[in-house]
Amino acid sequence: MKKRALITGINGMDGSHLADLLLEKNYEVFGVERRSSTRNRVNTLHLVEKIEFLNGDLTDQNSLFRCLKQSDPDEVYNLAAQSFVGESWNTPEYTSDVTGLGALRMLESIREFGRDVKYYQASSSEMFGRMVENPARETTPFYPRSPYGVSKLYAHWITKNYRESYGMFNCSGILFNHESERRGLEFVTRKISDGVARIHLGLSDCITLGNLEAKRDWGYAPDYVEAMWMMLQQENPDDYIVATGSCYSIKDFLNEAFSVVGISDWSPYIKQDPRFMRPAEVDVLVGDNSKARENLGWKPRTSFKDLVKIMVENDINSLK
Ligand code: NAP
Ligand code: G4F
Repeated sequence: MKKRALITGINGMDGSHLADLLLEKNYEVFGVERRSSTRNRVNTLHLVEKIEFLNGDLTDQNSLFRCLKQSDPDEVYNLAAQSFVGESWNTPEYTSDVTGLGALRMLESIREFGRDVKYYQASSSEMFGRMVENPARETTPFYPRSPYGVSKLYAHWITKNYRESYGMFNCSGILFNHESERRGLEFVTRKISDGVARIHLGLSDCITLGNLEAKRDWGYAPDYVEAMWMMLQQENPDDYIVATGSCYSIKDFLNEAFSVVGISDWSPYIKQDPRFMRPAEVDVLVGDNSKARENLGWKPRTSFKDLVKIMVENDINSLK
């Protein structure tokens, strides 16, 4: 019998890559999307005939319960969130509702549903915020620096609490930044890859950014969704850091991205604007992936250089 998976956030970057992976593994895939006036299936157009889309919203528990009844899943991947850190200062209450309480609603729905369902929660390295240990490990204390990070921390702890309270098979993947050609345009990596492609094609003459000094541990999303799946295939539920272990600054990203189009001095093309600075910045994030390597047999396969190249070349081709 085919395994059945329910994915929230199906139209997002990770949701679409995870659906690709689970279809390769012969799963029946159900994707939860929220209602919008115009459908946002840029990342999932190729999946329309292959998966079943269900209507549901993380702010509406009954809708989640109905999605469970309609899909009867073996595995639930809760990837939906208000996922943009910068936006979380503009909409802190909404972010807490979707990103924090949304996880609680899904867990309560699973409990109410009453069948054995394995649950994956999309936790985030933003929970480490002002890192008190470098690189961060699963045992490192959290110090979130944004309403988004605080909301993710609530979701992380409620996932763990339901595992301990009710014996549910709940895993949290504490994923460090991961990117792909399907990344939203507001995130810094895609903003840069799109901007570089436009400059290369003569469609634009600059990219306007915020803090160029911040450092992130950037991996490739298709590698990371594999770790999500691996967590749910273990005998016992647990939490894992998923990271590359290396970090680079925004300036490093600019160097790599402009070098793809043969530009070595990018300074004339970059403007900075305080609008893109954050009230509280996370200066550096880097993770220790030893536990995932040892227990799951997972490792990142795509280098930083290749990741940047994939993104820039994809944007050049789409804009052409
Ligand atoms: P993403 O591209 O922003 O996708 C998020 C998805 O959530 C979108 O499809 C969005 O729907 C959906 N969504 C938002 N609010 C919703 C609601 N109220 N009800 C139902 N769906 C809703 O994010 P991603 O980069 O793929 O990340 C996936 C998950 O991992 C997120 O939870 C994110 O916070 C977390 N995470 C990401 C990273 C990373 O570096 N990418 C690292 C750690 C953790 P629309 O398409 O309708 O907007
Ligand atoms: O690309 P970002 O917006 O990603 P951020 O804030 O690290 O969050 C992403 O990764 C988290 C995991 O650590 C996820 F949980 C979260 O959902 C999301 O996927 O910003 C990265 C860095 C920041 O330091 C930001 O200040 O880039 C800096 N930055 C500089 N200029 C900019 C810009 N960020 C954005 N979005 N836009 C800019 O113009």
